[in-house]
Amino acid sequence: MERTLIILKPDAVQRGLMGRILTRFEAKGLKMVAARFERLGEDRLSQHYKDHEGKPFYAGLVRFMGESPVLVMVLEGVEAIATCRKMMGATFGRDAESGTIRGDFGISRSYNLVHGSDSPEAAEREIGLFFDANEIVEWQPAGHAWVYDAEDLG
Ligand code: IDP
Ligand code: MG
Repeated sequence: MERTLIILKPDAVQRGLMGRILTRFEAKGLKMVAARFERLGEDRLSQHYKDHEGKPFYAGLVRFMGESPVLVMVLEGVEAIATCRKMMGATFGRDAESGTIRGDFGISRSYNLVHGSDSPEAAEREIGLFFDANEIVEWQPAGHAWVYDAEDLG
């Protein structure tokens, strides 16, 4: 099982798309193990996006991400990191394939609705940045036995 940090960004919140995006992750079989609705401050955002510091879009990105509350969550599943990235689609909405979240709901470059960790190292760092270990909730969804078979679970 892997965990990934997902953020429904300010544009998703302001456009009333949280439910529709979350429905896709739920329907896929990803399990939510932590969530918080909050407005992110500059400190946390600069840590979260530290790899992008110095890039031309950095200042605008940090401003945008702090402009409105966001839904930050941890999703769990087999290969959750790559699975969520696939569901999100390419970075820019207008390049992203139809059928992906960004491809179906967005046309902008920076306003691309959703963040997802891009590697196991990033996931570990990002989850630790937003959640304490005691905020991660261990639970068994009732339908779990019909989401994965024994082979999926190794
Ligand atoms: P990702 O979100 O697909 O991992 P990254 O390259 O990590 O994409 O960029 C982080 C975020 O910065 C993007 O999701 C997007 O909101 C914004 N961004 C990236 N490149 C650009 C750009 O060239 N112009 C405007 N915004 C950008
Ligand atoms: Mg990224």
